[in-house]
Amino acid sequence: MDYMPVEPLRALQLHRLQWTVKYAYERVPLFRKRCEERGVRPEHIKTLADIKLLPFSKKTDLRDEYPMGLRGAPMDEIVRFHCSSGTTGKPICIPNTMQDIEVWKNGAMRCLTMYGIRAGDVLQVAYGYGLFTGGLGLHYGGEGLGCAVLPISGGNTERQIMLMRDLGVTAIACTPSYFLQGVDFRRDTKLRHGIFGAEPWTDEMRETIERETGIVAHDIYGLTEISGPGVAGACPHRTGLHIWEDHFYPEIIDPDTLEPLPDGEVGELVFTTISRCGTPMIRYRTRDLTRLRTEKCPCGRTMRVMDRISARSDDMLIIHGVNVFPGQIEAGLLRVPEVAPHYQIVLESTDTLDRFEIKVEVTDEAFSDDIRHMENLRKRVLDAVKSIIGLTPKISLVEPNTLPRSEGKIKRVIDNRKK
Ligand code: DLL
Repeated sequence: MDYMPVEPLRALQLHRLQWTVKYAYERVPLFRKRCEERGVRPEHIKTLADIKLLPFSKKTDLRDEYPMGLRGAPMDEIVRFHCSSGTTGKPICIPNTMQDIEVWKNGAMRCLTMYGIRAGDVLQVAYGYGLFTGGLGLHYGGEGLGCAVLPISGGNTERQIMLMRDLGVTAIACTPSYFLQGVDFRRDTKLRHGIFGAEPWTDEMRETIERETGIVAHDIYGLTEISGPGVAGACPHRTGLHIWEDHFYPEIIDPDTLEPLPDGEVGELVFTTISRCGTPMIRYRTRDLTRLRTEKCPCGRTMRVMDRISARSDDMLIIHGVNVFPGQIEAGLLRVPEVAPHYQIVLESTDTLDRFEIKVEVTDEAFSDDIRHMENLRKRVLDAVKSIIGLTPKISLVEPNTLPRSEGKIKRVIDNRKK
């Protein structure tokens, strides 16, 4: 499917969109009610552009309709639930049918194939197993390709490394922050591939990982609401991430006006699932910020490419009146070679201007008792960050291995400001 010519691909998408809209209209009361309010009926969807007639859906819908108000398929077709906790309140719950699991597995397999992973590879799945989709998503994808899968889940880093060596692991799937726990995963191992996602990470982070460990760092994207890891992935040309748009139809919208944006413009990523039944999601607002590219990818895949997700709209910080994304800070920090890829952004209210501090670890080689050396390094780090965000944070250089590590998605921002 990856190389399907564009014309039949668009015809397939339209066919599947029409099917999905009818399916959801007949089965999901909230969707039907919103369509009725707008005077839209399934037969009004005559072209792909007509998708703009349909109502959006959001995470709060899943929360308000908890546990299963957006379910499409009858209960005897549901084979698995996945949930995502979010930061506040009730989790969201996504019922999946067997077909949904197949669609998801297909996306994960296509990503792994694109990364050059094959039968014969040994895949260590260090994403969490359970309600989170990371573990089972890569597990099914790896097994589907005939890889030998090691379902180790997160945690117990010593055991991870022992088994990696002893079983000849060639590929690991985990969050980039877990991979960077500070332990040398690569030493005496056959590891060649990292399959990284589930949290925003920058090109600078990818370069740091590849330089420090000698593996190839692949980007995999996905979200519980739409299926799991394997909605999109980066090909070796690194033009961005190919979206498996025969199953997940993408749009970019202006998050303020909600109007669709043309290809090439940055906005909020919106997905419509066009072959899922358990929870058909229509025009789901992901909060992820990116753009769809117009150039053809040299790999020959026709599936549209989006820029890597380096920010979510809800991650945006307003500091001293300026909009700042954590990824911008990461990009600045990692331009300084003596800086290790471990940092924390701390914000506190004070009587005057809010305190804005960046704590960052220095590499073993660069850490020193020589105050002049450290002060000089601190100034270079500050200049690198300041040149991107235009603000002057307090930079605190800290000793290697002192900032908190994570086994899953890392929390880099500590915002203690009074709201
Ligand atoms: O994180 C699914 C996943 C598991 C993806 C393993 C990749 C690997 P959720 O917990 O529902 O699902 O979180 C989805 O994580 O909307 C993005 O904000 C972020 N995210 C996922 N992959 C990437 C990525 C899983 N490659 C949310 N780059 C999404 C940047 C990512 N952000």
